Amino acid sequence: MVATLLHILVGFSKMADDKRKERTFIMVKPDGVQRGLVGEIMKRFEARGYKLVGCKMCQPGAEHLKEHYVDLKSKPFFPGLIEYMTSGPVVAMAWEGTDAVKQGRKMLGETKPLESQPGTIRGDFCIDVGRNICHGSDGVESAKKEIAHWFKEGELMSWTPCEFNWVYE
Ligand code: IDP
Ligand code: MG
Repeated sequence: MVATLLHILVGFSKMADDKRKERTFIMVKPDGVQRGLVGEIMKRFEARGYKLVGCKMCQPGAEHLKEHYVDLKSKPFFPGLIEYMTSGPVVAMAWEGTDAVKQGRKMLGETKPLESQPGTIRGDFCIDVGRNICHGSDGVESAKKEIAHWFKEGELMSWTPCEFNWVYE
């Protein structure tokens, strides 16, 4: 009986632990970098309690960006999107924590900045959809794919922030 209870408790704690390991891919796009908003965007994820597990500044070529946005390849704005995304360096990041994917999207705001609530990143810092300063994965599976597309295995860190037990109960 006690053993069974213990087993259930351990099971619950593992589930909570796994949830806290959800990862999302967040990127500051070339306009966000040019406009000096890298720190502002990172600050919001840090302050929320999410953990930075990968971060690099880079300027990949069109092929890499075409693959990243492959789902949009038939859209009329696709060529312009690739031109925009290759126009300068970006900051690619992986953030970890409970519900990181959905919360990350909420923190970014709507695709169209004019439809984004004030208080969101896009609602606070941009206007046009083609200059919406940041990217965030739209699902747990796409996050996994995107993180694998942007980071090599050794570029992702596994670490425990000292604040961990003050963020999670
Ligand atoms: P998301 O970035 O909010 O996930 P998606 O629909 O996946 O939005 O589109 C990817 C990116 O393509 C957008 O963030 C934006 O930069 C660009 N984009 C989307 N729709 C348009 C458009 O109608 N005109 C120009 N660019 C667009
Ligand atoms: Mg998207």
